[in-house]
Amino acid sequence: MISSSDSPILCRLPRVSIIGAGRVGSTLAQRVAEKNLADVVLLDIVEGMPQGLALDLLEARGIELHNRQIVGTNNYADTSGSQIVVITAGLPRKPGMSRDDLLKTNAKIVVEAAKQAIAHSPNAIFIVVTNPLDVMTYLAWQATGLPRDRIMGMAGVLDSARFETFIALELGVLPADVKAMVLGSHGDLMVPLSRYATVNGVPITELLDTATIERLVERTRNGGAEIVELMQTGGAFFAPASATSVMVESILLNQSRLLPVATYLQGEYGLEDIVIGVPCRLGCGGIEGIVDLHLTDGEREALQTSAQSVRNNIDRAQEILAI
Ligand code: TXD
Repeated sequence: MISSSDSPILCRLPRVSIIGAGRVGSTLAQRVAEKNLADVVLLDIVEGMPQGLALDLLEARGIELHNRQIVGTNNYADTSGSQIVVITAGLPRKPGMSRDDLLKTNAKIVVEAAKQAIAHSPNAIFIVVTNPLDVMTYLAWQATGLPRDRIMGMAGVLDSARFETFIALELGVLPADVKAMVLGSHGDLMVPLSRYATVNGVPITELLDTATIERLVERTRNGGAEIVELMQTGGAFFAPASATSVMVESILLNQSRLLPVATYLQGEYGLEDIVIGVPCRLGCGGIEGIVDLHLTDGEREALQTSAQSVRNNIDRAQEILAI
């Protein structure tokens, strides 16, 4: 028999709340719990579904050897006091759809989710995952009124991982040895920085010819659609969940990793009042610094084109929300 103390010590473990318990959300819950990073609250609009997923994940704890709490709920009160809130709620793409086609439906869902979540976790750091990513992050930033260091979007880590994967496959090297950065919006206008990509420090421009690099860049730009076309029933979720968990980890463990993150720019890269992916240092305070890289004229122009398309969609979303 284990006796309990009269004055229990209050152990407050970090809590990560995930709004939207679909494929990305539930896989992220699994990654966060199995990496032992935090207790997890999974919230969805569908009744019973997050509760069932949470129970399923709890039943794996003994096998996976972790002891994190996982709660499924339809009630924002259960997300109270979260250190991190991740928003994955919304619809995914169907074959033939662009990320921007999701604008109308997801704008309303994300704004509502962000408002509800901030009301219960005023000190949380927010990570938006829902597409179209840069626009949804901007809307969530507006809806919460958070300072820009505490709200960001996940896309660049995923796009970079895709680019790294294609480089590793082409060269037949270990994926972990390949490092690359993809900036810009999460869409066809993303900006993969080929000249910064290396295999253990060796620039890929020394290892691959220009035409091959261009082919890998194109495949990266089309990385999400390639999976949607193959699956026909929704989009990628394993790599997106891994990419988000890396951001959660860098924040909770104060790792200060330099990652491409969608953030609100105030003059960096010559861009104002826009959310777009650039290299950020992620630590316990959220975005602890933005690196303003020196870009070539071509890269800067590509980033500006990317930002312009986000701007157009922010304007469209704001018209929709005003209706
Ligand atoms: O790089 C990236 N940022 C992305 C983004 C990579 C992959 C997926 N990306 C986007 O994330 C995708 O285009 C979607 O917009 C979201 C979620 O994708 P997922 O594949 O997880 O979609 P699902 O499986 O359909 O899950 C969405 C869940 C589903 O369970 C709904 O019931 C729920 O969202 N949902 C809501 N939850 C709470 N509140 C509201 N209002 C709500 N509406 C839907």
